[in-house]
Amino acid sequence: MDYKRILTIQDISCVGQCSLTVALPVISACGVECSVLPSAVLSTHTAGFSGYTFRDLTEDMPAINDHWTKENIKFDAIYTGYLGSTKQIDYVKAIMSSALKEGAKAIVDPAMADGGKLYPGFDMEFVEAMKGLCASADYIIPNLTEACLLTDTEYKESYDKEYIDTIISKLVDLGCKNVIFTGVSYREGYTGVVVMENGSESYYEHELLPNSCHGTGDIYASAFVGALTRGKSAFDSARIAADYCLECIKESAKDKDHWYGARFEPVLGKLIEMIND
Ligand code: PXL
Repeated sequence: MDYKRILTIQDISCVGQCSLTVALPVISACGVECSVLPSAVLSTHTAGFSGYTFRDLTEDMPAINDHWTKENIKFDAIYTGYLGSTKQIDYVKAIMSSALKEGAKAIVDPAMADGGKLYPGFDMEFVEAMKGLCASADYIIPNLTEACLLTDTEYKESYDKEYIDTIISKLVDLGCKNVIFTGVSYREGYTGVVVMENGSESYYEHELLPNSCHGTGDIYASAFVGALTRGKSAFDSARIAADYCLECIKESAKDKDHWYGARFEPVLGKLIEMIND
C-alpha cells in the first residue's frame, strides 16, 4: 500500500465528537497518517452547549509552519475544517503554499454554518475570507448553508435542481475547482451529494434518516479526505463518506440521550471495509 501523510487544520473540541477528535480516528482508519494543526481548543463544540471555553491558537501557526519548512516536512494533502479566526485563513493559505508536496491536494471544508445560520462566533468578514480560501482549494465540501453564504445566495429549505446548479456555477465563478456539495435533497425521504469535478456533475442519492447528529459534516469530510487520499475517485470517496455517515447516524439512534455527536466509533470497521473494497 502506498503510505500517505496528510495534515488537517481544525479545532479540538475536547468534548463533542467533531473536528479533530473525529478527523484523527477516521483518517487513521482509512490507512492514512494524520498530522494535526489545532486551530483552537474549546471545552466543547459551540452548538447546543453554553459557556464553552475558547483558546485561539492563531498566533502559534506561523512558528509551527516555519519549523516544518526548516525540517522540510511536506504533506500529501491538507484538509481544513473549523478555523478559529479570519486571520488564520491567511496563515492556512501560507501553509498550503509551503507544505504541500508537488501535485498534492488542498481540501477545504468551509465549516462555519448549518441549517441556514452561521455557527456562533462567525461573521460576514469570516465568510468573505473563506471565499478566498475556497477559491484556492482543489476540493471544497460545503453544505447548503455554507454554499449559499459563499455565493451570496438566499438560503432555501425547498428548492429544485436549477437552484443548486446556479449555486454551483457561482462557486465555479468564485474560482472553486471541484465541489462536493453535501445535503442536497430533491425528494422527500432522500438526500445526497452532488459531485462537481472538472466541470462535470454527478449525484449520489441516499436515504434521509429521521435523526440527525452534530458533527456529521466532520465525519463526512474526514472520510472523504481519507478515501480520496487512498486513491479512490472523488465520486467513490463522496459515496463512501455518505454511506459511512449513514452507518454512524443509525448507530447513534440506538442511544437517544447521546445528542451532541455521532457514535462513529463502533462502525469504523465498516469504513475500513469500504476503503479496502
Ligand atoms: O462540526 C463543526 C464544528 C467544529 N468545531 C466547533 C464547532 C462545530 C459546530 O458547531 O462548534 C468548535
